[in-house]
Amino acid sequence: MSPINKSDKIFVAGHRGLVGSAIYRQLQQKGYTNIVTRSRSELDLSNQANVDAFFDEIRPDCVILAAAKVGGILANDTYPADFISDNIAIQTNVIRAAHSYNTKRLIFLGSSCIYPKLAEQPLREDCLLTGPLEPTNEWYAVAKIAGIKMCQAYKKQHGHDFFSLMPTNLYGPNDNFDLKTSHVLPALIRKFHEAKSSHGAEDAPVTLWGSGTPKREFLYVDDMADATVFAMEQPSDKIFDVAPDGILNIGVGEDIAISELAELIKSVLNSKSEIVYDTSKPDGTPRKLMDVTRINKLGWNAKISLEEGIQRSHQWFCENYLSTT
Ligand code: GFB
Repeated sequence: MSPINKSDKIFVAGHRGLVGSAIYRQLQQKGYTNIVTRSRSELDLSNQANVDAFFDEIRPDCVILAAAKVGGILANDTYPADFISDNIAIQTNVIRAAHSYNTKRLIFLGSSCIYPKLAEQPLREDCLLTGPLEPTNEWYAVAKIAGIKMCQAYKKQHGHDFFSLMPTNLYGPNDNFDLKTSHVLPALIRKFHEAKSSHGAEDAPVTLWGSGTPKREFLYVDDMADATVFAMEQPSDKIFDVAPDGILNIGVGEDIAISELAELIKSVLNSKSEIVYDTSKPDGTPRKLMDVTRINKLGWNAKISLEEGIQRSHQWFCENYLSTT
């Protein structure tokens, strides 16, 4: 039986972001009636006093911590101070308040970049802290590792039902399409879209960063939201039997080279652009494929194919992003 009732108060922290908004939609679809959200202007999660006052007033039964400062390889490499300090502040405030105000379950969302750069593939949850991190995103990774460790510590010291989900690279509606700060998949959708000629001339070339050889795994964000609500509904003993350290990887179990991803996006968008590489930009970690044995064992699998996800994301980009810029 699910430990969370349909009328329980569920606080989705970060409900306007890529993952938080998908989780919010999924909770609504599944009939949860008491979803609590706050925009950044209503509640600054990096301010401890504000977070405490909010928890004192609302006293959520369950918290899904999807609020974070996120970005692609260049944003991580350019703003290390923001990535480490904003994320540590947000997650520390929320996890401590969840402890102080007796939240019965907290789910912390991390990232696949927490694992060592050269760890054995696919990445198992127990390779955490077994080697050095990828330098372009170590600041963000260290913050996320601190969040995982805080959940483990509150579980160990206080018996709290706090655990962490590690999504692989996510994409979908509400993604960031800003070419300087985005991840690769939304960046390539935008680049191929904008390179298309509208008047019969040749499509312009599209420039990719790095060598195109790194491999990444991509999960459509609605699948991530489905996995999050699925995990939220599992009894605690089932979660901790499968994941004694309270970490569950969420992914599709397959990866693809960046050069192949570019070819796929090019074909979905029916583009004729030539692809060129700017090798002055970083490649980042060579490979980041998640081992998804644990979450599969609990009974969850990803459903949306990469091709379908790219189509949906491109449609969202055309209908929402282009109309607002
Ligand atoms: O998605 P991405 O920015 O992040 O880049 P990471 C993935 C790969 O795509 C890298 C290449 O090898 C990039 O060099 N790439 C090619 C591009 N063209 C582009 C482009 O136009 N834009 C971008 N952004 N990349 C991030 C971490 O790592 O992934 C975060 O920095 C987090 O901490 C996140 O873990 C999920 O997969 O390398």
